Amino acid sequence: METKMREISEKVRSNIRLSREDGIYLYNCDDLLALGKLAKFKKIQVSGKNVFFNVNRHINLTNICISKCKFCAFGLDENDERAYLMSPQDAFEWGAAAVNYGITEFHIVSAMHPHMKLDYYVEVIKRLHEAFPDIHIQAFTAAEIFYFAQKNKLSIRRVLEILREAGMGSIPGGGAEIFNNEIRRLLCPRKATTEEWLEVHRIAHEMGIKTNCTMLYGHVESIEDRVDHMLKLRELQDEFPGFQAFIPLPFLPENTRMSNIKRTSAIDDLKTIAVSRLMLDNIAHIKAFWIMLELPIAQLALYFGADDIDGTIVEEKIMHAAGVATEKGISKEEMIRLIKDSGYIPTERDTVYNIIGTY
Ligand code: V47
Repeated sequence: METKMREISEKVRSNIRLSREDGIYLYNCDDLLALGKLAKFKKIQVSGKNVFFNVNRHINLTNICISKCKFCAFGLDENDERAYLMSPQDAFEWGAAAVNYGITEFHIVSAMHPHMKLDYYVEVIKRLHEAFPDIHIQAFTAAEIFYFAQKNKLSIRRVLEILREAGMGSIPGGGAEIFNNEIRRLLCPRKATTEEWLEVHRIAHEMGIKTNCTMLYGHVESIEDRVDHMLKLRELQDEFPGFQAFIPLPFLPENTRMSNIKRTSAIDDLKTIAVSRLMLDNIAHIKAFWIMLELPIAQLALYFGADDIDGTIVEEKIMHAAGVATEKGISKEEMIRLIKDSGYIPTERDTVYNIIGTY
């Protein structure tokens, strides 16, 4: 083992925080197995032999979006023949249809719709919450919440208060992309900036609302950008804790305006999981989002620091628009088998990581 790797390993084993330089070194080192072993050590320290999953339904209210992010294959103009917008009744029926599968979460993500007012989103949440008060509603990315605030001339805090009153329980991690405003200007100029995204999560955490965080990688960003992204999350979490899980999202190029870029390699995906586990020492869970990583890599990620494999999702749309080859959902039994086969304890959780059962 190289001296630097040994040094970093010592730091991790003595609970000493890793530096930016350490993060960059780990990304560039080619001792993949040493990196994995270290990240797995940290994972076991934080969550033992448990690997978490939940049973949820994704509800994507609309694909009509003014944001036009270059990496997105999902958003469309309103006059596109493939465009759709669910009415609150449609959304209710879509959610209700999954209740018999034993779901514990509705995961609702929409888009930056040109016309819909906050009342519409409130109505969607209210109806689901009133009918199914025990099912947690995780809804709207910080980018959407920032947009709702602008469009409705309300403060971020007020938007969060209104959504929480309606039944929103927590916020998913999307819209973070990469925290480099120059790249954001190129890829998603109409979306919340780095500071605006972080501000939404800061306010949510202050209000006691749990959130997740993501990073979109494998497009035009550098290794330094990735490590800096993690450091910004770590800094916010130190000051205003509230992030539950970090989910690295590899860029899927198909059907996007950046389809010339090649999909990340398995090595890059595993390194990103491992480096995030080691750098984000104050975020408990690292999620291998199997829908994007595909099941074999998600399974391997459990040896590289991941302790969560997301949900048995009944139909996912955003990643499938970008050409992902995985099934749109897998059964709970399959999820359990996959985790067991990796030598871990399948642990069903609710959205805020209360344990529902182990198998
Ligand atoms: O913000 C869009 C990403 C995100 C592509 O919080 C793409 O538990 C790759 O954030 N290739 C939305 N990624 C999804 C998301 C998420 C997913 C699962 C769990 C959680 C959670 C959050 O998807 C967007 C964007 O970063 N995205 N297009 C693409 N072509």
